[in-house]
Amino acid sequence: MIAKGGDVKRMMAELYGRATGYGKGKGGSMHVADLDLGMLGANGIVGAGIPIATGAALALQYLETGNVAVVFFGDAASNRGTFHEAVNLGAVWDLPIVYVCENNLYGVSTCQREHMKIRDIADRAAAYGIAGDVVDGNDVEAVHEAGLVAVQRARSGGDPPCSSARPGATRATSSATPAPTAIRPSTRSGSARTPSCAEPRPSSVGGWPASRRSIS
Ligand SMILES: Cc1ncc(C[n+]2csc(CCOP(=O)(O)OP(=O)(O)O)c2C)c(N)n1
Ligand SMILES: [Mg+2]
Repeated sequence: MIAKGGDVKRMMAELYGRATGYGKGKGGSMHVADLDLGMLGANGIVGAGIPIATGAALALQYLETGNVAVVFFGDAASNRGTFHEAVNLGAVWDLPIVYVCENNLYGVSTCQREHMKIRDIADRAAAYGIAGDVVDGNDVEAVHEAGLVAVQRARSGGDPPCSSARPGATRATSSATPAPTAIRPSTRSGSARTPSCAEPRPSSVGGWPASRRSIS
């Protein structure tokens, strides 16, 4: 939102419940939005923004604006039906949208390896016949380049909805929850030798492939 030119003073005012905030202090951190900037806002319901953005992309396509919708969500959100239904529609309707998963390897305090059997969320794109790219989320230039490619692809209308995902960030969702970090061995099973969240999930069913297609 800051990158789009959002007013940080209005954002802070919203966080503190002030009338000068983006939502007159009634929305709080979860619902900072600025329609003039094209920001539809965040959502307190995990995965709920994905179909909303898909609807926005349908409007953009209908109005022939040439604009592209971009929606950000977490790894755990990609387990929700809202993700699968929305991405499927985005794909079959060739909508101008980029689905971006910010994979921090956690859903609150649950390791990704415990809530799904694949490693790269972008692998889910194949189920809907769209491109799925992985980029290093800690490499700002790589993210920028991948974003440009994905937006261009979405705008061209050819193979539009691109699911871009990346394991990399190491913070769990909630600082209030006793979550292990990705660099510390998980203690959830009570064993100090339990692999950390950052380690690939061993699987006999083809999950966690050793390598996959990269944007670069
Ligand atoms: C439908 C729904 N279920 C549960 C929650 C509680 N909740 C808040 S954040 C979160 C985990 C989200 O994980 P992820 O999608 O990976 O996003 P992250 O916070 O890691 O960026 C959950 C389960 C919620 N807000 N909405
Ligand atoms: Mg997450």
